[in-house]
Amino acid sequence: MKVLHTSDWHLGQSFYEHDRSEEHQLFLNWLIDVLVQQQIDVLLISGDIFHTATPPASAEKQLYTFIQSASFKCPDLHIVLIAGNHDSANRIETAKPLLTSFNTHVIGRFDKLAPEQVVLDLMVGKQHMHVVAMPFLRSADLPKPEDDAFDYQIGVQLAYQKAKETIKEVQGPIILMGHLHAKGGSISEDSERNLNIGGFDAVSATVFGEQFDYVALGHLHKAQSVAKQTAIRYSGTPLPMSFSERNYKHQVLLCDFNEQGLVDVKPLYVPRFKDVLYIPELGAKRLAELCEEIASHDFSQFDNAPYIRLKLSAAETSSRFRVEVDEALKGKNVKFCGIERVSEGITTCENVFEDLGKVESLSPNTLLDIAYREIEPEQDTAPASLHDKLAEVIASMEE
Ligand SMILES: [Mn+2]
Repeated sequence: MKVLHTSDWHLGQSFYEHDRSEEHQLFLNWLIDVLVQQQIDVLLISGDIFHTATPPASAEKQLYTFIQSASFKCPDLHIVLIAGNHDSANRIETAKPLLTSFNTHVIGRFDKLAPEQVVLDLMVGKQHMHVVAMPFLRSADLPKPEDDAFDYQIGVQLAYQKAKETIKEVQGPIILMGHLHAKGGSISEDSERNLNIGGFDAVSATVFGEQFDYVALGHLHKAQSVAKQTAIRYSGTPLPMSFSERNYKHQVLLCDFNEQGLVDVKPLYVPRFKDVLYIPELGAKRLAELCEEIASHDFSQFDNAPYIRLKLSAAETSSRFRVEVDEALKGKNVKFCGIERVSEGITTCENVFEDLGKVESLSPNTLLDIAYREIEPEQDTAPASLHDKLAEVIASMEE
């Protein structure tokens, strides 16, 4: 049984104000080819289908057209789609009654009083496959334990447990879906339990329990396995979401199952439909050299106008830089994404995260300074009060 795992399409998103619908369409066309060529049985989309809770009508049309043509070309394909934190749980479910006739299962919300609603028993040929299609969980959606020891992680664990308990007879592999932030590495339950990242709680991989063959996650934008487990994966987003991802290979995951469970997982790399370029690629330039480099660049090699972002030396004092840059860009086949002022020799968020080895070598205080410079480019270091707060947080975590 072949399963394709993807997530975080963010249909309707624009990139530095440039409409991305064309790129999204090229991705969806590519995906349909993959579904056909690889003879995929089940497509899992792990949330953040849309970029906002009220996506443009064109983005909704894009999704429904995709579902229609995917099921036309692959008549036996099942599609399972869960809501992420960017999606509206209600809105995404509006087409649910209609989509069931296309073998497409949409789950917008987890109802703690009806946990069986997120559990699907799919027939792949003569084989069963159980899918626990758990959407993004808001605190109010979570079941509460008998005692008072409640937090987000315990609620999420209970939700998966209750959903799995509704599978009366296990007749094939069990796949869990989720849209959440799962922490990797070895887990120290007590100190990490209440860690809050990106606005809601990060949870440990223990929330999934022990009974599963694969966990198809969405929310983190880079593909990765969780807690060093091959069977718990983020597929990541199919399109670059920032300039820091320009050299990163976006992917979908191809998972192979037999009756016993997972046999193999491998990435299929998504082509880059639109290039993402920094000018200059390394460091920064003064205005005159920067304009020269733009002028000498041959953008006609690209089928699609690339996104470009310029790096101007912070030492440049000319106030005419915007006018001159506009002049240099005139007639060029590019999507302009702004100018970054770069202090040479100083580490920025953009260049530090290029290399995770480099991040690990820096102290939390240095990272705070780097992050602060993103907000206050005039300041080299964050104020002492922030450093004191950080020390407090680290101390309490160590406790
Ligand atoms: Mn998300």
